[in-house]
Amino acid sequence: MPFPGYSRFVEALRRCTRVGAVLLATLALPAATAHAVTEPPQIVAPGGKWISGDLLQQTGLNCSTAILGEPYTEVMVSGNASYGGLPSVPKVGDPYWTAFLVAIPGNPCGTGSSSVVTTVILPPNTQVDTNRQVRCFGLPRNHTSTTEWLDLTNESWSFLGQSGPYCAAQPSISPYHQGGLQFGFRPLANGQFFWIFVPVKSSAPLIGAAGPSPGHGFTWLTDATGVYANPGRSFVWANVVEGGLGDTPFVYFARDPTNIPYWKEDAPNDPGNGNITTKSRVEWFANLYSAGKTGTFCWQLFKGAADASPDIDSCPPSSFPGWNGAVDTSGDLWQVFGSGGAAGPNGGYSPLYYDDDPPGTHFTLRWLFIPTTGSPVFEDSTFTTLAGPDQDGDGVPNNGTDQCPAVKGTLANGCLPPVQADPDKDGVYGDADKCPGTDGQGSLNGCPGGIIPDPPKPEVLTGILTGIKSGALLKKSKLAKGLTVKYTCTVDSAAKGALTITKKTAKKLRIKTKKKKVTIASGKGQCSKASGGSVKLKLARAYAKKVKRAKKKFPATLAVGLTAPNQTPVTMKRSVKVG
Ligand SMILES: [Ca+2]
Ligand SMILES: [Ca+2]
Ligand SMILES: [Ca+2]
Ligand SMILES: [Ca+2]
Repeated sequence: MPFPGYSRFVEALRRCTRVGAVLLATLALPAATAHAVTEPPQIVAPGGKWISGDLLQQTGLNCSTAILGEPYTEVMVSGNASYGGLPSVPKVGDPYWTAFLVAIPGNPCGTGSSSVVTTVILPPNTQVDTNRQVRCFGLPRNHTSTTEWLDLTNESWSFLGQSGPYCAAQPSISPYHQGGLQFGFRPLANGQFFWIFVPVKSSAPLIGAAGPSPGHGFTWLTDATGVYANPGRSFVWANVVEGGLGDTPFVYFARDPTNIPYWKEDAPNDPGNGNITTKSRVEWFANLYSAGKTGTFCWQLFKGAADASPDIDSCPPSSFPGWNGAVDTSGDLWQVFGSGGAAGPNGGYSPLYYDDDPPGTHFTLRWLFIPTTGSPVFEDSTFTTLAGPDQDGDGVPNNGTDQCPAVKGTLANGCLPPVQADPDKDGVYGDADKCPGTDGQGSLNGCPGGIIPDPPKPEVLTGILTGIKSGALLKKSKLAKGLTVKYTCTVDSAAKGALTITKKTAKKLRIKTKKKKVTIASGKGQCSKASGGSVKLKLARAYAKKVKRAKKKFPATLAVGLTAPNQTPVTMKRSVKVG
């Protein structure tokens, strides 16, 4: 059973203007580190609210150890998609934003930076708003909580003889992802942050999780060097309501799962409750479109499935310590965040601990909006508490499931992927490296400049007769002893030479035949690619006398055929005269 938390677990519902700090905490900084400067979301859209999706993580080889010590895998690139920037839920036709925050928590191999290509796949009926500028911001690698974000909108990077804009003014069609709009690429080093904001508009409503799978939302993708596999993907469900007609409130979520179990290792036992552990927690996220109505936003928790009697009820006439669910007309977008002792590691609302007896218990969480006038609306979500301690914070419990209980893993078994080899150390792995023996210097395909060299062309058998020109006279006397015919070739091959005459010519020579052609001389030889070859054409015994007796020159065809394994045979021909 859950127990209500301490009374210091206070405050939950507020209209958030600090999502930037939440995102930072999500990505790399300790959760307690509040960023003391203005965050880019508030620079781009002061007073705007943002809804963020799930976290992408791409793993790669820690580079310092790849050279100096025992190599290990680490999270190299992380990213988080979001949308919003308005004080309210976006309406059809409203100018709003989708944003993508990228961080490099790892030490990339190769150039020391990851080249990160950023691509967005927009939801249906949604376009880039060309009336507004794409904006980009960055934090340098050794930033602190007081380091101001740099406006990179019009800045260029220059690295290893290459350069380009940080912020693509216009998208290009992604060569990597169908339906993707690519917004440039740039090298990012360990500790750097990069945040891109793309102006968008929707010409029809978006219905988030209720849309066709995977739902209406923004997909942001990273293709990077320094990681084992591409792409990284972060998705946020998006809701855009019909302007003027959107008068029905609804509760919605931005990501799946919207409730995240975690283990708060530093939480004390509860002396007021048999000294049981209070470490098992779950943080919740939810959003409300209030449609401008006043009312109460609240939650009910059920062990197992929802039924008529919540196990814990924050809704009137009940209440819950610290929960303030009053919704007024000051806005139509209400987001649930935690603060103080009720804040989860990702900024979610975490008002309870779960007594770990039994662990792995299933709950249903109902978010309910009770408007002052009209019918209540609700949306259910579920979660299962951790089945054991999770000190490494990867969400995989130490009940035998986490195979790497001291490593914050990215795989279902709680481990990081095994170390992968990168012989040329350019941070491009496996089949993705089209030049596996050459440092690609930051290119995604592992080849310098991204140019894949032409593979050596397979050799095709061809040959040329040398020394005997078309129409040449071949002496009968030489043919009697053996006439040398020379040639060259492109592949080592076997040669067969033949001198043929037509039936008509044969008749003149008084050679009787029913065939169309008669071979009067032949020979065998070889051809070497390096030095060519020759055959000796010698008159066939059966026709030698008749050829010798011929008083006039007569026409003939000289042919040398070449054959070699796995090659199409070729024949070199000359029209000649014999006399
Ligand atoms: Ca774990
Ligand atoms: Ca683990
Ligand atoms: Ca490589
Ligand atoms: Ca390479």
